[in-house]
Amino acid sequence: MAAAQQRRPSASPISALRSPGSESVDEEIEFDRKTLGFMVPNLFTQGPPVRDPLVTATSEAQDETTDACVACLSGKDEGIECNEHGVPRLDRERHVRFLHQSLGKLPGRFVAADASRPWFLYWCLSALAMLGEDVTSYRESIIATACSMQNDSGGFGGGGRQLSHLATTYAVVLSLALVGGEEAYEVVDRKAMWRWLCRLKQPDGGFQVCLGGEEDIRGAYCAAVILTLLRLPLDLTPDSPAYTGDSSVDLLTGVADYVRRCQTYEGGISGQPNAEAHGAYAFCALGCLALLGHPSRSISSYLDVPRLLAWLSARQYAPEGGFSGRTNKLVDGCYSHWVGGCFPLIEACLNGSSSGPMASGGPAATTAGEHRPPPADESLFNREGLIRYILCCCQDHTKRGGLRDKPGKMSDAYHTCYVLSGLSSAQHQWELDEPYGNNDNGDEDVEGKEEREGKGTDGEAVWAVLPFLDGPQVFDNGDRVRPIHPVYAIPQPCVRAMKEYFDGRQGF
Ligand code: FPP
Ligand code: K
Ligand code: ZN
Repeated sequence: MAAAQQRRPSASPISALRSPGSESVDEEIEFDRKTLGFMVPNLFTQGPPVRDPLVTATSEAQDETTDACVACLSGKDEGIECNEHGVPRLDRERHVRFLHQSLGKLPGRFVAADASRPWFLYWCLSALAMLGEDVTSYRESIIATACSMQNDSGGFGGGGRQLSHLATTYAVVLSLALVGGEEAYEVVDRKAMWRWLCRLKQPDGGFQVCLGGEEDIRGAYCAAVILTLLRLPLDLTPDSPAYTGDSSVDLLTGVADYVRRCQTYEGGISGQPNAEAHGAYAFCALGCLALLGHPSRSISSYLDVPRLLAWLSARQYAPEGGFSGRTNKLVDGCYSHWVGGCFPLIEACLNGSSSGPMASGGPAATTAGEHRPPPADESLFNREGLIRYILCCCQDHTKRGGLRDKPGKMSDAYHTCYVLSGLSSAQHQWELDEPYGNNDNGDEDVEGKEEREGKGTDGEAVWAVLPFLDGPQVFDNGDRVRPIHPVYAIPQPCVRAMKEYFDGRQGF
């Protein structure tokens, strides 16, 4: 790093460190309690107790972010009303208006040639659903838009006459599931979709994101979501690059092993083998594995869970409370989903692992087995911190509404969706029942064998959700958002309805 290296000046409030529990701090809290009627725990108002004295562009950006967040977290912002925990309400009405307006700004049938248009639809619809809004009024326009984006050769592009891409296809399929109904489901040409997926499938197990495009873990996650939601067959067509003529090799062969190769020396997950670990890819990895088998086995068989968990935990910062996407980077509200959304999946893995491969020694468990973490009956991340970051730092309280990356940034549909999704993860607790027909006794040697509960399904894993009620609740009850499925990131009834619709299909 070429940035000027000098002794750190104690200029910013955060670098002017006070030791927790010192007299001046106690006095200040007493003052807050009397004048404001609440106190915010030191954890969210003071700088970290240990600091590296080296000043770099990175450390300066970190200090600026910490200061901006502490200003919001202290609950002393003028004009913003806080509850007895120093936390503002979720500005539901403004966020809902922001989302409806964002969708309304699009021309009548949303057919403009913007390559991220399908994403935009998904972010707005999903965020509205989490805020408790009925999105079925968008059904007609979503159907028309989706039709204009579908290619005869399978999949959906970002707009009319654009190349099909797994990310835009994922977003369109989820949008159709969100608005629901037979007419929406029937938009998808499933046979063409299956053929297209076969052409994207690579011999090493992964998927290209578009024909001739890059192969990465987004592709694996999006393909697994599309295959399972649409109940597509797994057989490979002869023109698939992965076709061998051996009928036991199919669309999901080698996917879990591809995911395993993306775990890095840091413990996190990179987009492709041998690249930098990033939170967005950790979610893709866990989501993908959770669809290949029961998470208590599929995740712990292919990933070193203790090292992943250590990396995920290091993404949560104090005093900010939010998550960063990678080592030495800043907190950002969207990682409330990409990183925060990993915890329900890890918890499902750990809670079901007493007789699973972690105990019996899966490929990644040789060292992991000796340091097996306890069952996750306590939170694996600081829920209060994340909720404080979201409600104090990520809301645009102006007329504009919407949620954002961090203080000083503009709200947008992407951050509104993923910040709310993280809020939902922090406010709920997920439990996973054993899949239907499971008779795994845990003694089986799973090395080299993929965890598959049945052809192309997630084993009908039954996710049950409850409001999370342990520990201090710093938000008002009315500010609990609706849960979304921990893997598909849309409400659970939307997942069920789409799968059920395609279940009864003979062929296409
Ligand atoms: C870095 O951005 C971001 C990445 C390397 C990955 C981004 C990928 C996703 C958000 C989603 C992928 C998932 C699917 C399902 C398509 P940055 O350098 O601007 O941010 P940073 O400083 O926080 O790392
Ligand atoms: K970012
Ligand atoms: Zn972001």
